Amino acid sequence: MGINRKIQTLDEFTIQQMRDFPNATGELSGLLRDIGLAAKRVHVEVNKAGLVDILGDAGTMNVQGEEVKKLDVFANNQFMGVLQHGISCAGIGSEELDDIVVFDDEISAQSKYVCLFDPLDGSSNIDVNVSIGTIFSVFRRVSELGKVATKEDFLQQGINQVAAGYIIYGSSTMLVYATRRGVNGFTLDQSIGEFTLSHPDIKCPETGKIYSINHGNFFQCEEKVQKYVTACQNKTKATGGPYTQRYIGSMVADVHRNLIKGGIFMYPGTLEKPKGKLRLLYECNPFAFIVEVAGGKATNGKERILEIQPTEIHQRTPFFVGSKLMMEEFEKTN
Ligand code: P6P
Repeated sequence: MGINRKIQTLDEFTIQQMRDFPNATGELSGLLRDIGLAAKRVHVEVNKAGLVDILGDAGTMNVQGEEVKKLDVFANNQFMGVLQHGISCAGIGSEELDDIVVFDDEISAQSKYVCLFDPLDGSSNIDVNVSIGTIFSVFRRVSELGKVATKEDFLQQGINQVAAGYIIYGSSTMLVYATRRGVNGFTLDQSIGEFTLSHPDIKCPETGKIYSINHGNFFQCEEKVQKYVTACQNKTKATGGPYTQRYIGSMVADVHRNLIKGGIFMYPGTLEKPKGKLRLLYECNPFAFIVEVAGGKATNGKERILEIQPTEIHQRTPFFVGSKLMMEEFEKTN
């Protein structure tokens, strides 16, 4: 007899979560639904990138001074569009936008959330068909509802995030998001065009055997990092190893793998980039929130990522994230 397992879609799941909070307005469910819609549109384009002239650079440079690929632009417009025309978001910050964009229509001004995005992280991998992703972070506004959102709504400590998540466009397309209640993963079922619950209540294994770092930067890293990486390389069966080094240069793919299997991901500060490469607001904060809710840890090498007080939208930070015991072993390295 077949297994009569009710498949729960993302919309059904978020509505169920809302029902558990009688005074919930449904705005967060609506916002996640909007993000899911934009993710499906980006999925379609990412999956045909090799077939149509959407590869290659859009010929412009983003605020980071990096060449912008056409898919970056498309993804940014999709997420900004659904949120601007939705009823749950008062404004966004994005890797692709120099500054925040506040939505000044009457409905959006009443919305109680703002979002920050990396619309297509790892886009340098688009042309070689490596998994890429979207990362998002959701805050409740601190500014007065009814008026347009302000910069302070976006420059909050990561501990204030209401939700955070990512979409990974890989062998399958998955949407993973966390609220304080837990981390849940949804896989896009193309037969019905819906994200369906496939990874309920994700927990980050307390330890693991995977360490992720760009070894090309090894001699540019501080001694603590070099010592920890060397210790990882020297692990044996007797000391909890041997470890495997896995790093594909696409943060969403690397951190997703380590979240599921256990491991540590590191993008330290280097001589060339003392603040590291990754951005606090729309790369490190969301993943720090997700991994902490799942039982792991995330720091900048000295302090908890979620307690850093941001000062600017595109600021960078060294980033260490992963299994609790591996992070504690790194913290104890000196
Ligand atoms: P590197 C991709 O460009 C990205 O922002 C992250 O997705 C990834 O983890 C990192 O940069 C890779 O950087 O310097 O190792 O190539």
